[in-house]
Amino acid sequence: MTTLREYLESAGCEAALQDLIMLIGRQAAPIREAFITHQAYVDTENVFGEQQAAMDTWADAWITRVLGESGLIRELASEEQEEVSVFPDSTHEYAVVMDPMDGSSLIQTNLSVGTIIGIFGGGTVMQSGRNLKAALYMLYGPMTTLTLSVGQGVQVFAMDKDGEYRLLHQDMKIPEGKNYGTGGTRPTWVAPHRAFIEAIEEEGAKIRYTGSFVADFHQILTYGGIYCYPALNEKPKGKLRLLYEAIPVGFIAEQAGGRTSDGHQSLLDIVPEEPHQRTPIYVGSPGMIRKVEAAFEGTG
Ligand code: AHM
Ligand code: MG
Repeated sequence: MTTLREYLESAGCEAALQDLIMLIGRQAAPIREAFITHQAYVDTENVFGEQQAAMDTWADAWITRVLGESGLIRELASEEQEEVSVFPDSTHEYAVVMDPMDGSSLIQTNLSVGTIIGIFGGGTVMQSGRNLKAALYMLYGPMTTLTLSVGQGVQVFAMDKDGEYRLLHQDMKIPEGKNYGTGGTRPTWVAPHRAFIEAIEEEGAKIRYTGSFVADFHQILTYGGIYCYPALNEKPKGKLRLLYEAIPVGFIAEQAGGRTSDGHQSLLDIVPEEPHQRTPIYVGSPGMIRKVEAAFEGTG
């Protein structure tokens, strides 16, 4: 069975990028261990003023330290850190964006959560998704899986009992599908989002939403449909972040033959103005995104 390293070699990835992806993948084991030792919420809030699980800060500090010490990355921007970290001694120009623990409010309920990573070249994180060299997410579910794109389609690897990632699904393609999940609440949705949801519900779309973006997206990747976190009346940029969530997952979605949108354009075409900026997010099958953009046409 093809291992992650064998895949990266066969894909022709440069050695340092291979090392960086392997290093990130290896952090799933200590993270899984830490779920057991970091269960209680602490009295801290992250830079967005949201309640933060201890596991968020731990995973953030852990990955930042490991990647910082690797000498492989020049910059790192994390959902959990106000400032972009710079590593002047690095011998490589990779720049990493990450959500170290996405869906963290679900840890206490033992539903799946994940780590989202985007890797740019060129030494800076302030780039559009079109420039990504690689994107991946590790999903901590019944299995630990690593869903990866290095710009050559999407491969899913599963960790075996020895900690080795082995190819589980090759060249994933998002089916059209009927599943949907959406953040926000009906009274807070902007009108075009509401119209879109009501239209697909009429057509028999089936709701699937846990509140963990990576887990919910992985279901869409597998069965088709759409994940949405829309603009809300009081929050026109929605909730999720462009760099840490939209861009890496959006890259994977588009590499799997799906599409992404903020209602008007691909998430990968948005040029970030500041690391923590938010964006409405739609990721899913092409037919679903067509309907989203039709609903938003002529607005905003
Ligand atoms: P987090 O990165 O702090 O966990 O927040 C992001 C999460 C997503 O994983 C999820 O899709 C969304 O927030 C759920 O938000 P809501 O509870 O508003 O539906
Ligand atoms: Mg998140």
